[in-house]
Amino acid sequence: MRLPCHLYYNQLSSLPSEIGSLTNLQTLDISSNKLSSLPSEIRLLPKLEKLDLRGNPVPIPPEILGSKNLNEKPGDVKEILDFYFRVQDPSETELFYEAKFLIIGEGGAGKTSLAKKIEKESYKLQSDEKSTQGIDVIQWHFTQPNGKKFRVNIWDFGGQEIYHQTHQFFLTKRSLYALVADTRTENTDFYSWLKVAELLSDSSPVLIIKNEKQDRQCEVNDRSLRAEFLNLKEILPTNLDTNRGLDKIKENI
Ligand SMILES: Nc1nc2c(ncn2[C@@H]2O[C@H](COP(=O)(O)OP(=O)(O)OP(=O)(O)O)[C@@H](O)[C@H]2O)c(=O)[nH]1
Ligand SMILES: [Mg+2]
Repeated sequence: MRLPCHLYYNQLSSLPSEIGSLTNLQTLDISSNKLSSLPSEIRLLPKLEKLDLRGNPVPIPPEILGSKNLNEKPGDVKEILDFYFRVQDPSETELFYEAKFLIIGEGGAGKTSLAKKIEKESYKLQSDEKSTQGIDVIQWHFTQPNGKKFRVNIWDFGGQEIYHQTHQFFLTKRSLYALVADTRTENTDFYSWLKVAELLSDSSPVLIIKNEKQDRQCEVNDRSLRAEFLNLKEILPTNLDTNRGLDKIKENI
């Protein structure tokens, strides 16, 4: 007998540990709730083959949770649970040499362009780059001086959407942040962005990336920002069109 459990579109903020007793459970659809954590007992369900956690503030990237379109299948159960419980255990995270790098800033500042340039320097900027919907996650791999591979999960936020509260759940602790500012429009309120990042990330390190489109420079009041935000590490200028400054950004990351 198939045993599905549909709890989608509720206000659940936690799952009881007793869930571990539902040994015949095959499908658990708990999408669009308020879960930010999972009990370890969820790993004891031997028959669970479908787990839908999309639309919850759980710290699992969308690429693992599954397509944003809830009509499509969610991600692989094993991958979801492995990711979640691996990240919960700092000793294991170290072993995997992974980091989370979040790119924030106003719409059109150049966040997606930066993510793609970091992934691949030869990426050609697209004048019709689509505005990011929600969050895109891409991976950047590099080899460390000790020969071990390192993986950076780059979280590229839609500038328009970051104001939505649900997305702010994704601003996690123990991560690296880049605040991208378009020097041409000068529409970035550095203070507010840094404040949000400081509060929600528990003072994770932040880089400011001044994207000098067409080499239009602008001065950032770095003395007062640095005095106020001790987690502000560097202010780095770049022109993503010509790759000026890109190496330095990667070095700092
Ligand atoms: N000329 C020039 N254009 C750039 C540069 N950086 C980004 N752009 C262009 O500016 C537009 C917006 O860049 P995106 O990278 O999509 O900006 P975004 O911050 O991801 O925007 P949202 O996803 O809407 O938040 C795109 O058409 C890019 O090609 C640059 O350094 N020079
Ligand atoms: Mg974008």
